[in-house]
Amino acid sequence: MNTTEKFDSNQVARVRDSLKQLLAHEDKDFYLNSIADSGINETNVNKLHTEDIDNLLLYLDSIEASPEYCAKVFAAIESHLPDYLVSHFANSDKDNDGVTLAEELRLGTNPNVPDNPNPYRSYSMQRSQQVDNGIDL
Ligand SMILES: [Ca+2]
Repeated sequence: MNTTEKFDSNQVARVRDSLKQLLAHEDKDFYLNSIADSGINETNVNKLHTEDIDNLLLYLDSIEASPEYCAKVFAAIESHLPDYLVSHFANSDKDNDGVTLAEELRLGTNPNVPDNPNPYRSYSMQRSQQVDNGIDL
């Protein structure tokens, strides 16, 4: 019965708003088509599961996608995803450094490279230096 994960709906709304500002509507098809090799395309983007998001994250890692590229891919598919999937990718931590994908994109750090030893040590400094990276999830 429990097929969805618990999530913070305020966070999901914030992530959606931020993603919508990242990408012009006319660019969405380009970014959606760019991940066709991951198995996600316009015919199935409305029916994705957490495994598909995990596979997409692995795919983005395999092509060494930049944080900006990852954010734009999610901006392209955001409107097709139910809330729990937005929460799933926003809270994912592929590099296991304790910093979620949403936080990494906000900080401008690479979500595929662990920020060791203490990712929070210079949080405020990093943040002030990254004010113009255009990503504010
Ligand atoms: Ca991380």
